[in-house]
Amino acid sequence: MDHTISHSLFARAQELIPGGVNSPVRAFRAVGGEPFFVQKAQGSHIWDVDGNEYIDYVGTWGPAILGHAPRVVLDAIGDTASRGVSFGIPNPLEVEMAALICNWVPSIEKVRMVNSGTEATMSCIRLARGFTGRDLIVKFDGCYHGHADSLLVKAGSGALTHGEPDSAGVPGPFAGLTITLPFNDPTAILSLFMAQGSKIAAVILEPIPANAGLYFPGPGFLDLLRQQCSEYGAVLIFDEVMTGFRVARGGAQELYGISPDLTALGKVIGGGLPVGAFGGRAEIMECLSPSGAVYQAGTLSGNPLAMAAGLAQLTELEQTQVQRKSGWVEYPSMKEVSNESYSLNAWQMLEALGASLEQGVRELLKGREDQFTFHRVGSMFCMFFTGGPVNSLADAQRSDRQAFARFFHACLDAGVYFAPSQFETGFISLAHTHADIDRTLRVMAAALEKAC
Ligand code: KE4
Repeated sequence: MDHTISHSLFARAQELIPGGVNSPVRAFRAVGGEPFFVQKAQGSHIWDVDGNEYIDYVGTWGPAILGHAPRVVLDAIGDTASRGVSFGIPNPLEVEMAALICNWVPSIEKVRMVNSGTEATMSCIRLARGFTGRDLIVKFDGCYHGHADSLLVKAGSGALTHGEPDSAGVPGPFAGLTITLPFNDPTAILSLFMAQGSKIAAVILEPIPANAGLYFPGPGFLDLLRQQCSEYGAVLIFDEVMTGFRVARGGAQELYGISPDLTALGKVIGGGLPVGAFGGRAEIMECLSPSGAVYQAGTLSGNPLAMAAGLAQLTELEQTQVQRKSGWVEYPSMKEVSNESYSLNAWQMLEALGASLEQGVRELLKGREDQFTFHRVGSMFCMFFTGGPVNSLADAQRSDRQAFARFFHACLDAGVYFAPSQFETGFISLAHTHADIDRTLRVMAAALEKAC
């Protein structure tokens, strides 16, 4: 593939922007080589400035759940922008978005909009400390919650692959207020709460960690966190910036039936525009200024464009019904072939697409289970270049990153774009087709031959 224009853009970008990127993971440092520059994105495909076309499984890191540039979102942005782009004054769309979030996520009784996932989790932490009057925060190795100081301690995502699990610039005494435990380790939870439970302001986690690759809470792990937080009066925070509205209409908390005290949201709710949100129990949220003493603010919070884009996207998700004619086998693992017409909602369709990809990948990996571990939940997936089980950051870090890098580039050169790091998660959108998936599987097969 020719990358002449991307190459010259990247050279110029590096003169002006640290590392040539506005977010580290985009720099391809984890896989080598140089990033390409996007010219256009539509549906499940992206085109770079040199005219190369890719099937996209990054989906701008989650927001593009309908695919890129969905008509409903474009129309909502254009229509709203014609009446003004930003007001800094309450607007009706903020009320509509708040109502939708509270309706879809029952644990959220009150919600506040912000402009990124980082702002959402950072605000949750401050709010939990203000509500409890305590200082200690508990997080888990490999979970990434954005780049707020309190949370950039043994983080995941880009922080993992840049050799800075504990970022420079975070004062020791400050980092010392964050305790990091191994994920899926009930003993560590129990002993910490026994020793310091009365000092813990909050426990924050990705209920389904997806920033060290993708892995899952073990049986009872989330229940134990819920029970310990309730017993000791600590605030349980689910960071659903990635999983919210994606793994289920009500997020991971719906899948696992656990009600956190606070939830952080982002990505999907902005339709691709800058957005975040945090919400939860009214008695906690009421501690926020101007009702309470915990200050939190934002010039563009609840701005009309992001609200309109997010509402259009979420409404489209809610209204999606994909009709299927009789005899259609939705995905190979489907047992019976339906003998009458039926319809699938958005999350069932995402599950069908995900299951179709998984079915094909497991075929590819047959007999090589000692070298690879494939994880999926709905439209989120990850292939670890290590045998399983993978239930924690330590397990994930056994992966062969060099082999992953070779695989990544072999796929990229063949027109399939996966996240440029072993420690990220792939995303399928409603715009992906079974033809996309069939082609992806063929490319993966060839890439595995080359890479391993
Ligand atoms: P932002 O501040 O990047 O909007 O959100 C931070 C964040 C918080 N919580 C979770 C669970 C997240 O996954 C993220 C951001 N995700 C990364 C991808 N692993 C964003 C990509 C990037 O950093 O460029």
